[in-house]
Amino acid sequence: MAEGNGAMAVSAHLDSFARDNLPPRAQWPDLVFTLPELHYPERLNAAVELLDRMVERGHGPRPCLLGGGMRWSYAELLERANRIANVLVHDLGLVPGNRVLLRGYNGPMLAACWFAVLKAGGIAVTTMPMLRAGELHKIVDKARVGLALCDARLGAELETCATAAAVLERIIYWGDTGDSGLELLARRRSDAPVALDTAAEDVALIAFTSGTTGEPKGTMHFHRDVLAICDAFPRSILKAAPSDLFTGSPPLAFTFGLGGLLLFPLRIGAAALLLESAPPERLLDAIEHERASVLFTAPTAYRAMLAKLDGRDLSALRKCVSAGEALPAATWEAWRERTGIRIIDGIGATEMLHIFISATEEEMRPGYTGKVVPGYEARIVDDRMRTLPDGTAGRLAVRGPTGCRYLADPRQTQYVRDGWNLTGDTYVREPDGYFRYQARSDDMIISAGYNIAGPEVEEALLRHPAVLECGVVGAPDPERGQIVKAFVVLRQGFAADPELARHLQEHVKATIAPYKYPRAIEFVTSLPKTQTGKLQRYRLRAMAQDAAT
Ligand code: 3UK
Repeated sequence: MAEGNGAMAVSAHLDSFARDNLPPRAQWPDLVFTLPELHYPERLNAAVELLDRMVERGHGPRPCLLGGGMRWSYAELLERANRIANVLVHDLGLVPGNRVLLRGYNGPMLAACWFAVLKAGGIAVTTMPMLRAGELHKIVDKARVGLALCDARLGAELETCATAAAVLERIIYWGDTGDSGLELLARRRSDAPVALDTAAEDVALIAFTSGTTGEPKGTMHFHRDVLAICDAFPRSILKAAPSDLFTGSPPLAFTFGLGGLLLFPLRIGAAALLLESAPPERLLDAIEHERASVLFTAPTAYRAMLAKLDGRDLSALRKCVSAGEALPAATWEAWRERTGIRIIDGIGATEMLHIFISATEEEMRPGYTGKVVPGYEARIVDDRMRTLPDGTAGRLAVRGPTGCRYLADPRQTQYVRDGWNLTGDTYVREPDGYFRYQARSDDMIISAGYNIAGPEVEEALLRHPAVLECGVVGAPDPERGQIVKAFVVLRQGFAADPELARHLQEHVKATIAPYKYPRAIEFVTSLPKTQTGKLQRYRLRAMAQDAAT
């Protein structure tokens, strides 16, 4: 057992790798459990709470997961999860604490595998479908993964990874008709309940994040954390109902998607439509034809859908959540005008597992992320962790029932200081408790001594009818140190010429303080994005750098 992790003594994990690689307790964030609903027993298996308990309470016959041509009730999902858990234990020799890599498109089978791993006391390491062998290799190495469950259609990159990564010994495929396919193994095994008696602080999942740059970091989350996120944002802000059908775009490998599309609906007995891929048209189809009522997606997707709303019937849609990037007021307003729905913005992070600042529809204020979610605390601090006065931009520090614990990573002490999680974002807190996003702390542009937040300029540009998407960064400049440079994707029907560029500059000057206007504008056909849909400003900075030299 690792030094300083004394409370882990009751762990159900026989493989102590995750526990041994937690940061020392002194480097953990403070965990605060202020709300009674965020108190959990010491023994807790999140999958059992989300599945077995729901069936016990009578949800068995109710619709649970839809997608990939399947429609599973709660009872059916539980049965699948138990069978796969039995396969993991009896056919594949899973030892509690072993990491299991999951690779698949969003769909009921991926979800069943996720629950099976947790039920058996394994640790789920879900990976994005788009990852290639090299990226998978890093994850497999870091998390020491010996076993993978994989959608047969996504096997190639994982096979390549396994050839190079000796630790990955076994890959089992679903959607594979052969006699070693997961479905066949599962049918042969019993559906006897599997419910390993895990400790609330046993690691349940390792979610990898590379942010928008850099080496991947594994964030470790406990069984308790899985329930805590269900009982925080969804309960006090989202307030969905058991009759809701959730859908959206983020992969289940991204904790935004894991929570929004799987954990949150199941916690309340609702259903989820899991889409293998979710371009804007597919999301609109899901709302129009499958009557999805709660939508989780990113700001870019709201903008892309706005351009395709004509003739669409969105009457089923009740609630919209946006996260991953700042939601510009212009997008929020346009969405409300067209659909009548006030988007719920919310900032979350892989390190925090899910959303910790947000607001209900009624309380949402465009251009602001919201207020601290009940159960969490947030403050704005300077470089020495001193609280800054309201109205002053500084570093966002948060704490709550969940928090950052990197898997064996020296960056732990950058993210967590004095018990607070530093998300890397610059924010302003207003006296009435609303938080306004400024920029990633390392994305602030400093031009001729002025601090300029790229997203604010982006927001101004987005208010111009010609602009579909844009990214604003600092470009090197001999006189000003940096100048504001905008990369702009135009809407159909607008010509990328110097006249329009001048037009856009004037538009920004007329919208926000003139010194913030983009002195350089480059028209592009697309912007570099991460697999979670975030703008990669560091790549724009490199493009700006190249163009300047
Ligand atoms: C940025 C936002 C402004 C911010 C995530 C909801 O995005 C998620 O996790 P990541 O680890 O990135 C975290 C960073 O993304 N961000 C996220 N949401 C917002 N900035 N407004 C927002 N609403 O820089 C943050 O530090 O990829 C989001 C739930 C779970 C998540 N993992």
